[in-house]
Amino acid sequence: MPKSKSNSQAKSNPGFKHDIVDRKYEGIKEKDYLQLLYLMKLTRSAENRVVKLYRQGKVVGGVYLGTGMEATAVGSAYALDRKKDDALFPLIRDLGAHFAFGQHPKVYFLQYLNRANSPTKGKDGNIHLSDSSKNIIGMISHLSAMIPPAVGWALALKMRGSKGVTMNYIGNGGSQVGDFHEGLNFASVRKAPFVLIIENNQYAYSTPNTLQYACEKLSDRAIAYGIPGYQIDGTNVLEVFETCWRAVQRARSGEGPTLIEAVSMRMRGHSEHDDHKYVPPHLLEEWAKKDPIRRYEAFLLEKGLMDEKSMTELDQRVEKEIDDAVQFAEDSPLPEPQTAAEGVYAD
Ligand SMILES: Cc1ncc(C[n+]2csc(CCOP(=O)(O)OP(=O)(O)O)c2C)c(N)n1
Repeated sequence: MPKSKSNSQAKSNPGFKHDIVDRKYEGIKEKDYLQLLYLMKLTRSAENRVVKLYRQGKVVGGVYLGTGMEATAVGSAYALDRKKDDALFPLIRDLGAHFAFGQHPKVYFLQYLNRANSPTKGKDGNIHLSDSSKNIIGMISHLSAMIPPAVGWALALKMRGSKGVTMNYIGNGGSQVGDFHEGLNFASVRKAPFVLIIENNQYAYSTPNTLQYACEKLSDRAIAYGIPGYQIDGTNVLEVFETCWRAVQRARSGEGPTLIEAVSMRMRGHSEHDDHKYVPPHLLEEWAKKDPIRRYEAFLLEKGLMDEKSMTELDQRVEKEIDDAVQFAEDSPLPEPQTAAEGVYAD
């Protein structure tokens, strides 16, 4: 039987209306153009594969995806530099940020398959994925509770004389919780090197934005903190990268935090157990036209940086990397039962 193809192998469409302006994007070098596509494809392909493993009964617990949001996750974290002491505090939809910050796909599969050699040693599934050896700090489930510690990390960097920057993410729903205000206010007062990305994907589980907040733009809240705030197209990886790159440079030079609201759509259910029926189909159809990967592919084809052949080769490379990563994880051991209580609490 032929191997089934993942979405990342969908035939690229040069006629796809991409609406990405071909101009000089600050911070972007020639090599970055292709790397951004590779990272978005790697993300989607990895997530599609986890769905298959879930349906095969190999994944315990929920599967959370960032389909439609890859440009936000990849473009933002790609603006960071771990060699400069930067740190990443991602959420469940930010697999692309893990990859853009240098995490290997095999770690993602080790985590979802609860293997003993995953960073959480098989004690936590899904994307509560932490890897402090890489300055990736796993999420706290209570939404927005992660913002104050992420700001604390940023402040610690500053107090130690480091030039490192901390990037953290929050959803449109999570932005309505009190810690959002406390964290961002503290970061602003102390000029912490902190960048907060609001991933506005229209829904918080089944609750639409009309029932979440009454202001026009969430980025306008930055005015109240005396910091810059930008609302950007979260499906345009170049716009996301450039805005985040500027925010990171600003933070690195001691000028303090930035709030960035990246607007996109969560194209799947909250988790794979959620059939998404509360989203009107026309909305999904409209957002499908802004698919971040297809848009960017069409842009690169038009710009002449890729052709159909190199696109196919890239898809094959991504699929091979995902195949190898899954194989590695499936060949890895499950934790021994007697280790269940080890490492659960700090020593
Ligand atoms: C303080 C808090 N309240 C409720 C929940 C349960 N919960 C988990 S995810 C979620 C929806 C989050 O929506 P949003 O912040 O917009 O992020 P998205 O899932 O859309 O990326 C809710 C309500 C939680 N984790 N924390």
